[in-house]
Amino acid sequence: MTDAPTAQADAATALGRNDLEAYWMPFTANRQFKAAPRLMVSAKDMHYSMADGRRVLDGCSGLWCVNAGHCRDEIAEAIAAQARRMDYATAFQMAHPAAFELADRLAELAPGDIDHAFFTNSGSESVDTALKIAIAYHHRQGQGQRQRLVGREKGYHGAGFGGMSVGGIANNRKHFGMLLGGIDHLPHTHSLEHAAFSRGQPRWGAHLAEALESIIALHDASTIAAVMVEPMAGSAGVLIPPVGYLERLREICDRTGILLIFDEVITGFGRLGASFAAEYLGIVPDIITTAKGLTNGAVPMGAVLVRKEIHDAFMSGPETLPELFHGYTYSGHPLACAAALATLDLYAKEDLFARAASLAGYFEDAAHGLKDLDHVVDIRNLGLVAGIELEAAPGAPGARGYDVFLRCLEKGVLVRYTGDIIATSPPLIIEKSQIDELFGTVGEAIEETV
Ligand code: PXG
Repeated sequence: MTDAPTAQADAATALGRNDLEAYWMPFTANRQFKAAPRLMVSAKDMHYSMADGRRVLDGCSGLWCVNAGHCRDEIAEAIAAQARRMDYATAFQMAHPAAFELADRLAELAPGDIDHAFFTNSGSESVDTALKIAIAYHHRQGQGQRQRLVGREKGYHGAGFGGMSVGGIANNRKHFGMLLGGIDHLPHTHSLEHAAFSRGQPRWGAHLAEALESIIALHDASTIAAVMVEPMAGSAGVLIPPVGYLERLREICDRTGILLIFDEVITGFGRLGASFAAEYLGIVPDIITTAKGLTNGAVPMGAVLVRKEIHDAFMSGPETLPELFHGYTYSGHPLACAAALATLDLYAKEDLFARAASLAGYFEDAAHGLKDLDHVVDIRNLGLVAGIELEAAPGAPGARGYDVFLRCLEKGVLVRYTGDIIATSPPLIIEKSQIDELFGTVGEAIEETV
């Protein structure tokens, strides 16, 4: 275990300051962290370097975003060149060439007739943008009464009020007062009873999509704008879509005119071994939200990808007025566009989505190799994502997850934990030997935890 006062002193020295107080850290137990800080100071390819000089294998692509590995020269150089050429350009009534090029590239990459991109700066903004587009689309179509939204229990759609309201993680909602009204939640698809240790998509659970029929029966489809789901839920602890489940949501949405939004902030850009989960699963939603892997995490950026029909519905009315009264100061920021274009080039040049697909079987075997360890109650996986669920320690939910996370870090591997679920989602450049190291270390940490 880390010796807390020593860690504090080391961190303070590395930072050249006496205390760590002023920085209010996001989604972090601030007091616990500051008593024993974990500081990363540099990164290259599959590794971080810690302030104490230790190298740590990145088992979670930063936070599900660094899909091509860290500090890739091509991306760093593209950002630096753009910063010198033109640092900022407003996207309101003005533009710069790279934003158009990037939108074209995303339209090519997206499945079906999804062929327009609206730029944001994060997953949360992509989610709010997608929800606004969905409601405004129906309004444009003369169906202004379609305002209700449907999310799912355990869904994570970012930290804005829209995403928080559609999202279904209790801790992310309960302290924040009034959320958006008019939102229903589908049941989540997690079941230890019926689907534990499924390899890939569970065979159990497609029927849970029928809950959408009940919501429609309650409110009538004519009042519902959109259903938003993560095709594979990451934050809640890796929930894999049951075979046939998303297909059923698509069918119901087709029949009722409700828009289907896939939140692909995590699954976009190769995570499952294809450009998007939509491509991987062969289901074309109406809107896809993205961020993270779009720029390999190097510059904050998101994009909302929409079907032609939805975009075109806005292109009527006075030509002198914005068709969508929405946007951000940094929408299509030049540095972000430069990073995204270089990132997409790298994904293509190194064929990283196919590489992820080709490693998925090996990754699955390695993850499921931990099946017989004490405390392990489920292992689930898809593409280069695996979740290992541990039984909660009596009276201390989350303690085992945190302990395994810390032990892994001390042994030189960074994983993510949510409650008692360990999540791994390494850069797509990972080598087989590093997959062995990743799960070998997680296994050792689980064996050592009490
Ligand atoms: N949608 C999904 C599906 C996400 O996973 C967001 C939206 C929000 O993105 P921004 O860029 O606004 O953070 C996310 C973010 C975790 C974890 O523990 C995952 C995310 C964020 C924080 C923690 O897995 N994903």
